[in-house]
Amino acid sequence: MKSRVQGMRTWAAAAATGATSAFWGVQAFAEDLMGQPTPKGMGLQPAASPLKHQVHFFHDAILLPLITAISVFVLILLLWCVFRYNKKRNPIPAKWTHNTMVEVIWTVVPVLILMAISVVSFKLLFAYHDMPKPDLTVKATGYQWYWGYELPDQKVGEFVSNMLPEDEAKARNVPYRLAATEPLVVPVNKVVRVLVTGADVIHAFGLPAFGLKTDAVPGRVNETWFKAEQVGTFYGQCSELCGVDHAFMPIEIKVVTQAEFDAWVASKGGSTSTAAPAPAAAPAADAAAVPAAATAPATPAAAASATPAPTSTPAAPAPAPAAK
Ligand SMILES: [Cu+2]
Repeated sequence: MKSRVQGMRTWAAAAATGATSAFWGVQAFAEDLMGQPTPKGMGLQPAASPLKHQVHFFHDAILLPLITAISVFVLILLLWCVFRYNKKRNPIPAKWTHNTMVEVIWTVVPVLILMAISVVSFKLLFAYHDMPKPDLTVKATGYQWYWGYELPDQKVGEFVSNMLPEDEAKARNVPYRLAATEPLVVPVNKVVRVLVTGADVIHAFGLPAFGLKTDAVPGRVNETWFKAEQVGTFYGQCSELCGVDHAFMPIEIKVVTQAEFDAWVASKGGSTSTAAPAPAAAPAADAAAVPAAATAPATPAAAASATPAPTSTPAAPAPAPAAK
């Protein structure tokens, strides 16, 4: 099933890429960057999760060919009318105004097309809804203007993920305005459930390579999921206009091996041995988590009120208008 979808996706993507690059006259054969935008890239970002593969199939194999065929068909009809029925070629126009058969056709055919699209569309919607059994739960909270991540099962208290300042991003050779000070770290090939909420206004948790886009609404917890298919760094952004620094609250997800993930959790004062919360181990884990949990609320507050976020972000927006 997957290979068939991927196979169809490949030819559809190749056809679409060829058509679009021929149309725009640009060279679009360079390999797209994984997990981030490609300069002069034309299509969707490469897929790194099952949902995104289905999104590609829907867009490349269903919607794009349909849109193209309909546009070409309408263009041909227009040209036919212009050339065949102009005043010179058709001096005595017909007097009839209605044709029942034509009207039935142009009503029924679009309905059938929309129904065909809806079948594939609903399948995709259900795939987003039918999350496999999750291996890991992450809570992502949108703040004005940064993200907070928490791994409740691993007892990793909320930590703040700000945008990496421009000089640091350049020094590290990572994309400015996409890279974060503290990425979210998840293991590869594991189903990650993301609980998304907002602390102040509506934000949205969006990451193209995983096909994610879920609103972060205050007072409500939305759920989405992904399964990263390869290790690497993947970038996304807040995708709901949330205020003046909306463009400066990137999402960075680092996909690592299970061993590296365990080490990261340990470095955060958490524990991955969720299967065996032995009575002896539990208090220790709780004790370890308490400082993290206690400092976590303080960190966002500090970031919001005092310095880290405001100092880094207002410095950043200043050049933004000039850049745009
Ligand atoms: Cu936002």
